[in-house]
Amino acid sequence: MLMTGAGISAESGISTFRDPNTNNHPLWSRYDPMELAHIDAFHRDPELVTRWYHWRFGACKDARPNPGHEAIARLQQILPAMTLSTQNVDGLHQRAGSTDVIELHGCILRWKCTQSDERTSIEQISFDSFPPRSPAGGLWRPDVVWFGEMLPELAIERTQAAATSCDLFFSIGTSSVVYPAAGYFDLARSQGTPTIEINPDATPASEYADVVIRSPAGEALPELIAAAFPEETS
Ligand code: BJW
Repeated sequence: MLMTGAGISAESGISTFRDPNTNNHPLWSRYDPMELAHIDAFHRDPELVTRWYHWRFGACKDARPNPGHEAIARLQQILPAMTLSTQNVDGLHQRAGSTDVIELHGCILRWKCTQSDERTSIEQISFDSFPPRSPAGGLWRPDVVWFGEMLPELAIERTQAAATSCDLFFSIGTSSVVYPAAGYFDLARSQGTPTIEINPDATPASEYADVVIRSPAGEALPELIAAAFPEETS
């Protein structure tokens, strides 16, 4: 199985959460993404948080999948039973052609009403004011999982099942510090499953991974897949 994080989209120009100097938009450079991605921040300042997510949606919309996303989509065609679980909310795996993507932390393209829980595409929302108001008398917020919120039950169940039963676990472009996502690497290891980390920088998972590839995912993944499946990728 594959577990991806913000690093897989870094080469598409989308800021990661914990790399310094990546949130370099003049409006947002003074905010810590980790503080904005919290349910308390939304309750405290819904205008600020919805403006930030609206801006991030724009960045995701303008971005294009990179060779890392594309290599994963190709791998899914070669190995259809492989599970892809992502912490990303940007939809780039799907735009690269991946199917059945487990979105552990939701999706920024979909927003939900705080009053009725109704979900809608962001394209249907009028952002005349922030926070945007919903017809049910609530607020529209992104349908993502913030700190202090539960992850979708089905996404947890499916990821947990895959981590328990997979033959090989890839950790790609994640700092491996946010739980429960970070725990699936340990779960796979506890079953004796080999693990591979792809990340230019060290993480808490690095010292336990069987193989560490210190390269950007957009370089490492196409090479790895071409080497493993020369006939399917030539
Ligand atoms: C490259 C690269 C390139 C760069 N190629 N790589 C157990 C222990 C301790 C704490 C907890 C625990 N269980 C739960 C917690 C609390 C908390 C938590 O984990 N806290 C820790 C930070 C301490 N977890 C939660 O609150 C979760 N909910 C929960 O557990 O509910 C249960 C519960 C709730 C309430 C009461 C009781 C029980 C929810 C977590 C939600 C996380 N949400 C966010 C925002 C999503 C929306 C959005 O996108 O805005 O998810 S936060 C943010 O972090 C986002 C990411 O998905 C997530 C992970 O970040 P990621 O993807 O790893 O990115 P970075 O930036 O950290 O790392 C990028 C990496 O890429 C780096 O390593 C680079 O080197 C690398 N890289 N370029 C490859 N080219």
